[in-house]
Amino acid sequence: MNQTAVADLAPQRAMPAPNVPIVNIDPYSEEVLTDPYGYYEQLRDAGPLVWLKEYETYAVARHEAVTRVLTDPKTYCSSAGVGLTNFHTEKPWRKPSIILEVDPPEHSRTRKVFVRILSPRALNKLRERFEREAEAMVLRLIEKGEYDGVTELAEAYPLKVFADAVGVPPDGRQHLLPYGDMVFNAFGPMNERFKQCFAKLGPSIEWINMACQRENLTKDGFGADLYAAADAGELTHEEAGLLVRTMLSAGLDTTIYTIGNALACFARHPDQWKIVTENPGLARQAIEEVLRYESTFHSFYRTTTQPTTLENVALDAEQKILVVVASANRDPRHWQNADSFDVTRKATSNMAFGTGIHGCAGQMIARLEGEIILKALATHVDKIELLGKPHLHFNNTVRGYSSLPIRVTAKKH
Ligand code: OVM
Repeated sequence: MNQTAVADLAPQRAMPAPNVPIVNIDPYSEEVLTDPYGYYEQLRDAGPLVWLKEYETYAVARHEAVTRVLTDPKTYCSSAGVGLTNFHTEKPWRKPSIILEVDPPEHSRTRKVFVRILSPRALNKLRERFEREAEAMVLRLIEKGEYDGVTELAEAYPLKVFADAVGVPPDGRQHLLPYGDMVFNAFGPMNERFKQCFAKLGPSIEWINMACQRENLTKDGFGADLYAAADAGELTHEEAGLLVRTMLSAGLDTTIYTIGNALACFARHPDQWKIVTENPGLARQAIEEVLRYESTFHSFYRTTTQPTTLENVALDAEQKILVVVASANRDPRHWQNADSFDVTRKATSNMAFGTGIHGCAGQMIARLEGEIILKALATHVDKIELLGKPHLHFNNTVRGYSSLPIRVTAKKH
């Protein structure tokens, strides 16, 4: 073998374009994940497009550049994976998602079915049940007074109402949590956090695979709807199972951490809580501000399909770009008083659900759960206080708490 051939076999090191600012921040370190907002500011201020030295990848952290990347799926694709792993060169930890990790035209077919099943019309039928559960749960917790806001409310509510809505068995639902943790860690680097999570995963994968099968789903849930779409010829039956897997992957950790983040935000901002308690109708707008201020989903990737120019930087094909949606949501170029938590703000252009053709397909049910829980709390609870230090849960893609010791005090009627 001659010298050139050996050089060709050597692993290629990705190189930044010559005119791109280089940033030496590890966005997955505990330091950054503990309080990311100063780091996001550094990323935004370094330039509209930067190079992350640690991971040899580009990153966008301003609202405008994030929008640009997410609204051009032809150039910035999802089929190479939306994590740091490039599916063209590295093996994904599980069979790729047929809605998240694909491009049009494949994406369009699965997305269409998924969106119809989660349509406002379908969700309207769930509202009453969701409200009844929220009311009962909140009243029980007021009775209790002091509790863990994560396990007893933020986890308990979606594990009941969302998992019921999909139609999975009641026994074993705790498996959804380590599984979801893995799904979201896997969008980041294969760091210790990823490895430890993977090592603990065994029985949870089995449970999820079981729960995605038609015979284990109720006859009236989203899962049954997906299999009905397969009967109608819109999907194969295997695809229906994979889309149930998508619901179980994407639908729990996200809403769970959002409810926890809402509790933490309001415990820390009693003036904002007062505004919502005086007008529980603000719950929907308030959950939007929670999503802007403490975005549950902090970041993911796109991959260039061809050489292109972004923010005056020439990019090669096959380049990963970290899209920091949580930073876009704090960008002072887009938001007034970006760092203040203000429930009177209209936060609807936030990027917490992404945007474009891959914008969160479950965002309406996520908002519904958040709104209903906040409204039940705002109707009955006067004060939310932290009793101790909340514990953050570290994950490569989502942000939230593993425990939130709180006390709630009932309103005097
Ligand atoms: C999926 C999936 C998993 C996690 C998140 C997500 C944000 C989708 O399995 O399709 O969307």
